[in-house]
Amino acid sequence: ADAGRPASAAGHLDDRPPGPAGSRLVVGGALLDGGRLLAARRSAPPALAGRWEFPGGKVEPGETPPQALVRELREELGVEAVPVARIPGTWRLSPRHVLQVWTARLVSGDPRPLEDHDALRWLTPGQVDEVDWLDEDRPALAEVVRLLTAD
Ligand code: 9L3
Ligand code: MG
Repeated sequence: ADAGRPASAAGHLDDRPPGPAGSRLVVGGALLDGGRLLAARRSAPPALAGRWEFPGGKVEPGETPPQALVRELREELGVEAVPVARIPGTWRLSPRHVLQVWTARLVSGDPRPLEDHDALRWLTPGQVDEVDWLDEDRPALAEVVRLLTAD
């Protein structure tokens, strides 16, 4: 029913639970530490390899989005992180998937590209345009930069 409608238009997907009735939810983490943001370069699939993103992945049944984010950051980066706040908005990734983004604070560990990434960079707000972000991550990125700059 949502095909063709931009998910970001009015946040109309925000109140719909993920699952068969809606779209599978993917959570991305804007991992922050010391005023910098972590960017992760995808190694797969081929169409996305080399593009940079907020690390994360699909919310599994029974998980809340923040729980999924903690799990994904642990699996992909080997770090412990605490979700802080959701960036308003929902962005369509594919006919079956939508993206939501949360800021998260690094609690412990030094991020390593353990799974699905082949490079990581800590970026200051002034450096975020040095990497080629996935198109779908860019609107949330703009808001994250605004938050970092406002601090
Ligand atoms: N995706 C886009 N931006 C992101 C993330 C974490 C994911 N920040 C897209 C890429 C994949 C799909 O969502 O097509 C599922 O992500 P993953 O489980 O492969 O990380
Ligand atoms: Mg992932």
